[in-house]
Amino acid sequence: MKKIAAALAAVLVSTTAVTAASLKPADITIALVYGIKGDPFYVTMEKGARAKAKELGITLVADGPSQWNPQLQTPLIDAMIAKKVNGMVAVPNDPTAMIAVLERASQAGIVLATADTFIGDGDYKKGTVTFPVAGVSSDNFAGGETACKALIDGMGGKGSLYVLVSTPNVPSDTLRRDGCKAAVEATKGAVKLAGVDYTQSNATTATNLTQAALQRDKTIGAVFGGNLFSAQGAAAAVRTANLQGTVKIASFDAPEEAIASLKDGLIDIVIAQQPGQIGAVAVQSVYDSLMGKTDIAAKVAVPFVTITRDNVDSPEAQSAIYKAK
Ligand code: T6T
Repeated sequence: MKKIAAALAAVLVSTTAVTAASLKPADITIALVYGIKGDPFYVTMEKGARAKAKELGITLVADGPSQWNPQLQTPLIDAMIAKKVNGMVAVPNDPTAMIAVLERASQAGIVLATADTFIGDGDYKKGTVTFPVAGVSSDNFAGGETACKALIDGMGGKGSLYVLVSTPNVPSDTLRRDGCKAAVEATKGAVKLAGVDYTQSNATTATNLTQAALQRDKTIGAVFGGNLFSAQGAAAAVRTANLQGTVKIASFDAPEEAIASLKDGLIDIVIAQQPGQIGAVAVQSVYDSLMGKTDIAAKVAVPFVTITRDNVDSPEAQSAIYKAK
């Protein structure tokens, strides 16, 4: 039995090697299944992925759900499996609920990488899920910590800080929240956490939650908007309450609107991720694996750019602003 299994394994290995070696760029299609349609973060990610696909001479197809919702995202991945794409870059809308469909993709022979956020514990070498070849994202913990340190400085090191992120379980969100909490804890009680709420990437929800928080706690001196829609909604609430400049705001994400609000003094710090680069690196990882490379980095952190009123006009900051279309 063991001999038969070994012989079968040898055949399988050699078949894979032949497939990898015989694939030409023009035969390769990689799917990008991003987080939410129309979100400038993913618009920019798709641009980076498309530019990389063009450079490699492969085809890229892209789609994503209209809301951040694993139930809406699952059939889109199934549709890519049915299209028989060779590889896939996915932004899983949930670290657990998206495992089954991504495993279906992997079992169908599709080479997979995750971008922005991840499935399982994100350790694709030795963790709970190991079938993706790579996970490419920002250092979300460091970004949350940097944003909240700046807010704490802006508050003169005292008062309370309110936190909004999109979900309570998606790693990109929880890591930002935890990075921010670490900055608050480092003040040893001088700054208090005024609460953490979840917006499900909905700006109206973020506005309503921020309005309620500002009404119940008059000591709030700053709001950490932990993703694009959370920050957008928080900024609208602070403006309506006439607290511009009094309540500091950090925006994790850099759409045009956040940059305009930074210049106006409504927002004080912007953490710009580099979604174009995240998409490009993820496509390259999938391509390399399809071409038979085995030394692919299983985890890649793409640096973020910190934008304030002091450096907003610098070329680095300007090129980090997300594209709306
Ligand atoms: O902040 C990004 C992304 O990193 C996060 O995972 C979900 O929200 C955004 O797309 C911004 O809306």
